[in-house]
Amino acid sequence: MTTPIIFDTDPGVDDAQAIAIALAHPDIELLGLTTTFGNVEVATATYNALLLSELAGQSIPVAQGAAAPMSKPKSPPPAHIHGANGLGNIDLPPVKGQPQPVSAGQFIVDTVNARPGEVTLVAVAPLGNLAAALQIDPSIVDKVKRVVVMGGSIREGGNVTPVAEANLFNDPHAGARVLTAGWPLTMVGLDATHRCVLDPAAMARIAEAQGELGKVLAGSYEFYKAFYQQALGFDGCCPHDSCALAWLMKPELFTTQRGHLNVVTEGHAEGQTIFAPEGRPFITERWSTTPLAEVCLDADGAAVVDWIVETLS
Ligand SMILES: [Ca+2]
Repeated sequence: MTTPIIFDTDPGVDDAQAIAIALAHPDIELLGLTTTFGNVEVATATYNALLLSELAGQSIPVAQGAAAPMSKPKSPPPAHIHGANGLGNIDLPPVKGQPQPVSAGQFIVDTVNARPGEVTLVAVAPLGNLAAALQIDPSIVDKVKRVVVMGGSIREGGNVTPVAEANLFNDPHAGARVLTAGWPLTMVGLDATHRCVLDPAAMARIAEAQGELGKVLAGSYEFYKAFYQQALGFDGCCPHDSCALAWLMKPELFTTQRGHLNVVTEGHAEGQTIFAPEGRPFITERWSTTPLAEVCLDADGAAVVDWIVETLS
């Protein structure tokens, strides 16, 4: 049985790896790519989304969305991590395709309403597009099959602040709406993604098997890896965004717990995700009033990376 998804993305080196998986996996039906600011400006994200699917020889609808956060000022894109072009500053060809004539939020609403109960939203970027879709049509809460978010961190600490993961930090107000909307939701955050390291041998196998797309994956990986080497001192990178798809297709590789999520929207801890496990009493109930969600607290990193390499080679 195939799994129809919309992939919400800000490509981005690790986004590109995940898009390759969504394009390649025989059991994933990629209904569309929706783009947002984040790792890059939104126009660059849209170009990269079109390019990656064209390099794979596929024509996938791309709908452009959020150019900035809902409320806070936008930070400049992290060009030192993903490159100014989002793909490690390697030379890229022009694209043939055009984005859809509707916004990302409208595309999500239309697609979910066309196939109620079937579509999974996989979001691996700041969450403005999903927040916009909720604003346009709140009834999609009951019509999506599931929402899988790569973002947040419970016990692992943050990656852009001591407590915040980048996607939630970049738009905490949108994140708060999406993580507490009450739809079936799984959060795949740094607690899981930091267990996974895509090493150079794994990338070599992927590059060899992926043709023209493989050249872009391998070239952008070299740039991204240099950042990991400098910042964290290991030879490889965390394939954050691919982990959301790994959870969707291979949930048995992850340890999850149900509970209530809250997102801090202001102040020093902005973008922090707070998790109150189901049934656990705290001094007041204030952290346990949001709808239940599922949160990944650990992953079998080696098995996840094996799955990524198998899917792409
Ligand atoms: Ca991303």
